[in-house]
Amino acid sequence: MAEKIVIDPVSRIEGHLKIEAVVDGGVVKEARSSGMMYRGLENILIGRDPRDAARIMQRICGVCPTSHGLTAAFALDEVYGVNGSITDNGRILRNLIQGANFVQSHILHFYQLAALDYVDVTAVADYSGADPTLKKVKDFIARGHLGPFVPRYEGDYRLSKEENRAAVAHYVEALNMRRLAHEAVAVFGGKMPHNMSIVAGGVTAAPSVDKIASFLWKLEQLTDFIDTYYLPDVLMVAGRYSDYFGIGAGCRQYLSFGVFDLDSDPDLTKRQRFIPQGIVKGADLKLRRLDPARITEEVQNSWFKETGAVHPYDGQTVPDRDKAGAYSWVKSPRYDGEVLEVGPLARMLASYAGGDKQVQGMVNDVLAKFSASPEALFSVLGRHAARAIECKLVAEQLKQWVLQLKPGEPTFTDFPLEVTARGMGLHEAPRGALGHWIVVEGGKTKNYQAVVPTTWNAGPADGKGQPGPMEQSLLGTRVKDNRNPFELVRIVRSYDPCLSCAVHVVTPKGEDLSRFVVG
Ligand code: NFE
Ligand code: MG
Repeated sequence: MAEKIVIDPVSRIEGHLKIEAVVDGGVVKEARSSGMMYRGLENILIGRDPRDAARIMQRICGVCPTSHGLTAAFALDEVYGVNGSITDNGRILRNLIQGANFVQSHILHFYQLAALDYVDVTAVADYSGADPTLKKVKDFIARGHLGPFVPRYEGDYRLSKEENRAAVAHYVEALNMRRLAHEAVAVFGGKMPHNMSIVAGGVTAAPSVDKIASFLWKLEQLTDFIDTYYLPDVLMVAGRYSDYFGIGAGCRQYLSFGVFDLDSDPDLTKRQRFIPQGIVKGADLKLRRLDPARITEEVQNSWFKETGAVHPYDGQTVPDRDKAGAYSWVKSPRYDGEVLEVGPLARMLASYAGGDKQVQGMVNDVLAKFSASPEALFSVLGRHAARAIECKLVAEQLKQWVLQLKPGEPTFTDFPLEVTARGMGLHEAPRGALGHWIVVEGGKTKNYQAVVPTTWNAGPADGKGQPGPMEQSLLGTRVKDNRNPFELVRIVRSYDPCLSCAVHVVTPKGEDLSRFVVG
């Protein structure tokens, strides 16, 4: 008999996500992903100085503010006509700020958000050794405060006691590493979160030998952690849970806007980027060119006033909480009407398909270790492996880029403010493709739309009835126990969803959307 499983909220992610799955005969037959939190910022920008976008849009999220600040800056570069004249220092500083945030975010995702789906923290409860970290965690558990570690999914923990304990120690060390990565962002960003130095035209931070040395030293420690703990831990989990190479595939079509500029071509679709732009469809592993004009958002099943499928320049953000049939505050982005997954897996597939020998080597090594074909990448473990590979790749690259800074040379290109123009920022946040589109008239913002990674991944079904990527990943999944649906949360968390980012709208007048009685 069919039964509906409701997971609300999904914990250990950012923001408020509800998952509903209809399970029949032990298999998911229907799946719905709902963003349940209403917030955000697009409308706040209307009428303001466009430069405010690089500050205000960072407030969409405290996890990936660098991405929103930078993506706004890319859109503003075009608005102010400086998109072809970002200095080398400006370009490299932007890459360093963004790259250090990628490293922080990926470590956060694996250890703090996803690992406890696979690692049993209670293996520390009877620890009698001398490791001070494990003793602290043991005392914490003894107080009955499992808060950060719940929910736990009894019945499918597969690591040995020693492996579990080691992974818990690494979980704690990962907190230190994240602080270090935040500090690396702050070296050139000024502070973290919500850094101040990313602006239209470049970056305000001036590189100095001291700052270069400080950044490099932090990255040395981070790459050491990635090599010694992060990559081995991901491989260990993959070894014990290798069936998850066959679970959670989803739409098998991938989008990358590209990230880490290697030149300042004014056209973002022609700019050389360390991780390239493009679309990969399924296992043919061909990189197809992107035409941003084909991007649309629709709101058929979202609590917004109906617009049809519109390009972000024409997008609107008008809430309609009573809309019949709608089930999410997240919109449904589409490319040429098609559903695309975004994120580290999409990026590593773009690099692989684009002929990046280093990425091909790292991905092939992982596949060879598990005697797996590239199809296995389209999975829960494929997403975790891609994120870890990317973390290593980016952290190593940052150590090279920081040495290319030229102290004393300009970081910023000035521009006139009284413009009427449009601007598009195409970029990658840690969780995937991020686009900002701005329309400016007479030096003031007329419209602003952000299409965010988790909007692509966790969006609802569209007008053609095509479910979003995360919904497609859940469909067909075998659930062993409807009371304990760990398979479903493992799938959801492999996307690293952030609903704070995905739902980033607010009513301009701040009126009540609904009232709740708590009794
Ligand atoms: Ni709130 Fe964000 C990232 C952006 S994601 S974390 O990465 O943009 O949906
Ligand atoms: Mg939006």
